[in-house]
Amino acid sequence: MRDDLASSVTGAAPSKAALTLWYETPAREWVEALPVGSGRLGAMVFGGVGQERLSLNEDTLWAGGPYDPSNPEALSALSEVRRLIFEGQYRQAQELAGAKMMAKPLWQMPYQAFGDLRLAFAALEPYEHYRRELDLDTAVVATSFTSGGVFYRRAVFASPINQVIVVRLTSKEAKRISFDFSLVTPHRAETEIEGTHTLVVRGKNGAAHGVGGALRFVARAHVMASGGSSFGGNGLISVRGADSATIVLALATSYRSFCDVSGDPERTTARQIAEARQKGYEALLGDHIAEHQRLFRRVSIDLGRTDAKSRPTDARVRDSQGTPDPELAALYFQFARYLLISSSRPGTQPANLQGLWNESLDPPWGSKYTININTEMNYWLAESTNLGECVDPLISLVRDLAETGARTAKIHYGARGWVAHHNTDLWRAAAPVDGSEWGLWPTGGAWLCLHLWDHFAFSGDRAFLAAVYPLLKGAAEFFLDSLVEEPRHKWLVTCPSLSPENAHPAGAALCAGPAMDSQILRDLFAHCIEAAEILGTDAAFRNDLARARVQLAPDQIGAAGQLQEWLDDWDLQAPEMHHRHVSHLYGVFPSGQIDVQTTPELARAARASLELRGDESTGWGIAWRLNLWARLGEGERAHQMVRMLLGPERTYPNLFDAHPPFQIDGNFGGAAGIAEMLMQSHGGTIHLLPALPKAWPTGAVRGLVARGGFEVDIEWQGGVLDSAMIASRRGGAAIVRFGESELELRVEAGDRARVLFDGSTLRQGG
Ligand code: FUC
Repeated sequence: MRDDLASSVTGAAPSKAALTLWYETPAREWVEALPVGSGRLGAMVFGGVGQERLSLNEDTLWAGGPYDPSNPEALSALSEVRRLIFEGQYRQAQELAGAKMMAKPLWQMPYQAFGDLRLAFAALEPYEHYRRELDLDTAVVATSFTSGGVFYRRAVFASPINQVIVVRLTSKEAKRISFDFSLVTPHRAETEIEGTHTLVVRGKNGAAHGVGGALRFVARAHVMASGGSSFGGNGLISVRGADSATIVLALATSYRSFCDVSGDPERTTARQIAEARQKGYEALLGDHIAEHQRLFRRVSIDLGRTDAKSRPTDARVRDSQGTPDPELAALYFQFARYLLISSSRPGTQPANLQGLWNESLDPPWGSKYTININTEMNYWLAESTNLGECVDPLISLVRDLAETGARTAKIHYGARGWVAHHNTDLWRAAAPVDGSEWGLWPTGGAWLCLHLWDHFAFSGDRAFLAAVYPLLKGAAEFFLDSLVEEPRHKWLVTCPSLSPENAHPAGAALCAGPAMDSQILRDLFAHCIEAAEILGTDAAFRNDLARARVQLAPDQIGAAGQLQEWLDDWDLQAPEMHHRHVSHLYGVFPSGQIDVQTTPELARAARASLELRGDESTGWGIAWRLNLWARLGEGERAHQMVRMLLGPERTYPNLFDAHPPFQIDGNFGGAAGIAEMLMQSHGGTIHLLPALPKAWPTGAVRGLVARGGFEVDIEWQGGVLDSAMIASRRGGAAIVRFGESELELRVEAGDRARVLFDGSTLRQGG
């Protein structure tokens, strides 16, 4: 059923130019290079002519090994820290918590570069007619040029089917392919040449923060040349006078899970190379493209056209602040979908702070999973842009955290269930890290649970809900045991906690009951109750949750009309008024607790908070604001955020988001925000074009997904809805809305309904 829905949605192949990033010169820096990824294997392709570099990644190559950072001393300080907080001695509480309650070691393990595949070519300079490009529709990076009158082309892709990176070298004339290639790695490793066609690097990962390296890794590169000769020596394989050549590259580590490093990368890579050789280049490419397009082509988008796309992508980013270029926003949207497909597939690690792509051993913030916004933002686009299966690795991460976080819950809080704080890593460390003013925030795991619920809400898959219910329940149990009554109103609050990473005017970040925590817990408890009802289980537990839920601290409106970030009305005295985090607006987005229709007063207060915070921020900070403005129905403000995000300050030449430095959350959050401008489905309605800006007067989007399992196509003209097609995967009722007009629909499973707008009302079409 899904397949025929998808094919009707996609129709004809999309225009290649609209889906291509392209450049007239090789990349000089890593943020100019173009990414490919199989979900697990990544490469940044520089497109050099005489010297080509592929910067490589494998998503389990992190520092360290299995470790448990729980701190047995933590629990003994808990009640004293709480007492200090409730007495207003925040600084003392923060110090004591910093000394006693934090993880050991205090920092987690970084994600690390694998190394480079380097190719060296003689006699290709000078060259002309240079072009390198990333075709989002085929997921192939190609570099082409002419040298000595001969046309050369190189293609690179990372196959999700065969789990190898493939480099194909061709020219228009026979016998022109001559080069040396090598693998270099910054880790402890040895290189061996096997025969005349294969290069093998074997190594070990390193230690970090006192946790020893426990992983072995293998890289195996094999060249298949047609014509010419190959030979190996001195760590190089050389090819001379071939008509064409294909390098297949396999990378693997011994990682099997956060507590098991007994994998056999030697065998895995040998098998992958043998299978790839047997398949041959054309079939490798064909299978790769088919699998990529199965996901990628589910959604198409047209926000209007100009001839800006005739210019190289870096020039468009440079000019984006002054020149209208709606197709750049569309390209950015599809690039984010491409990045998620390439960095997060069933069985791989979730997309980390840099997705999959990292050239450093010591990347910014460890290139880990920062779960006080960044990891969640990575997945905001997944369900609505029809990439539900890409959430799978995040669900597995939550499953792991429910195990490691159960120890942390018990050891640090004496509580049942499981907890995770503001960061985690490959080893699923769950205890608070970095410093109490950032790390002592117990709601990271609870926030991740929203993604489990949403996966059910979008798919309607009850078997999935039954499978993840124990994870939701464990997350909620932790809070039933660890919430405390604050003395003034007797509200139930988290304590100690903080409003991610913002300090309040009492000289600390540590506090009780920040607004975000109560909002997250309102969602978690509601979802847990609803899941238990659907599954017909846990009646007593449901009652416990319902009782606790009404006692959670409510959202409050402060003296400036703003939504209060903390229990106290501190917002206007906080040292960083324009802080990048807008945690207390979680209730507006990604949650739907606060909404213009259903809670207009709180929505006005949220708006006031957003104005106070200001629009200027880091990449992801702008992307969050974009989603918030979209939810508040402000198309012009949302579009302003899109424009700011696409400018050279926040977007590198290769379209990677600039925090700065590179952080992928802005790419994903930006695409999610564009989707929210065109369609929203929280609160039980399918809202068409809720935040359409004047800059996109005419356009179409196909294949977006709404909660309830609907696929939605929308066409609009002159800023007004023209028609929509609502297809149902599972059958069900929906209320469709455009402007003030609403229409109730029932669509059978596998069927679709056309919705038309006649200028004032919505009606069902034939
Ligand atoms: C949070 C943010 C920073 C950065 C880091 C990875 O700590 O506050 O801006 O994005 O995560």
